[in-house]
Amino acid sequence: MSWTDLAVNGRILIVDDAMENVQVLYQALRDEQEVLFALDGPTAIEIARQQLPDLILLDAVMPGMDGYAVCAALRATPEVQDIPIMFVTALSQPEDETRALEAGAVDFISKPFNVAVVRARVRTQLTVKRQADAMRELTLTDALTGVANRRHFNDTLELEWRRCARSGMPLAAIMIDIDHFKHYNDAYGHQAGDLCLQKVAAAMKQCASRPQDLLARYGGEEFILLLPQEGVAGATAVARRILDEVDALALPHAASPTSSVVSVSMGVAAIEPGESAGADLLIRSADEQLYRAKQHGRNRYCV
Ligand code: GH3
Ligand code: MG
Ligand code: MG
Ligand code: MG
Repeated sequence: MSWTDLAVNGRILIVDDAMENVQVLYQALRDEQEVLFALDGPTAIEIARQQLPDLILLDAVMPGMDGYAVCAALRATPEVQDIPIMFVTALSQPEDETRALEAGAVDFISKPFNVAVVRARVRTQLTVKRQADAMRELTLTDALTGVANRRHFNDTLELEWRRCARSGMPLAAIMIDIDHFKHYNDAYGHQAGDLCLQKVAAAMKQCASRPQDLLARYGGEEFILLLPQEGVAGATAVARRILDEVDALALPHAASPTSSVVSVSMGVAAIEPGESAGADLLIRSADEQLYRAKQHGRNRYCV
């Protein structure tokens, strides 16, 4: 048995204006894949955005919006632009295939097709997609704590800044720094320090559970929490929860001049994104408040 015989399970969206064509592909794939379908381009784009399939099998000739137009529209839509598209079509000329590949398709299958070949090509694309997803995840994640890394944070900050500017909603951030962490390392060792970072990160992550909230490791023992569409009051409530959750971990810190358990200091800031300032103002404000929290005795937040 070779690797191509292994089932690679994924979610497939079949797009074809003829129901009988959808059925043939459905029969070919249903035992290995979760299969969705759409009978026209606009519906296909809507389903793709909502269901985020791993692969789209796309007919070329359809009334209204044809496959090439669907392909172009998907490629221009951020949340779905990385979903691989495979044309499955009665068209068979080299220029049809070239046009599809140039539009961003990863493969092109002419009808009539061989079912085993379609299945194999689908598996190949799903494997490639899975590898690409894993690679992407690695580039966005902090290896020690599993939360977002600074690169991911910066990208998201710019995105949310623009989104909040468009919608007139505020954007909040909490800068978080573990208190006397150098003493912690000195007292308990670097490995225990690593473990502490993991536990504190996990506890903080629980405090901001909306899908748009993003906790990132900003540097060493410093974290930042981005709270889109949240004002000062909401962000302050989250900071209070973080203070409680970290305290509830009850990680002994006998070397700390502040508290007998591991604690954090936080700076809370919220802003309404606009023309006059950039996203760095939000970070600078949160950083200033963090500095104040440290000055005022640690194990607290300042707003
Ligand atoms: P403060 O309360 O003022 O924040 O004091 P602090 O000791 O926490 O601050 P300082 O910036 O002096 O020290 C941060 C320490 O965090 C020093 C560094 O060794 C430690 N640290 C940074 N990254 C890691 C890491 O990945 N693992 C471990 N174990 N320690 C780390
Ligand atoms: Mg058709
Ligand atoms: Mg610190
Ligand atoms: Mg620090």
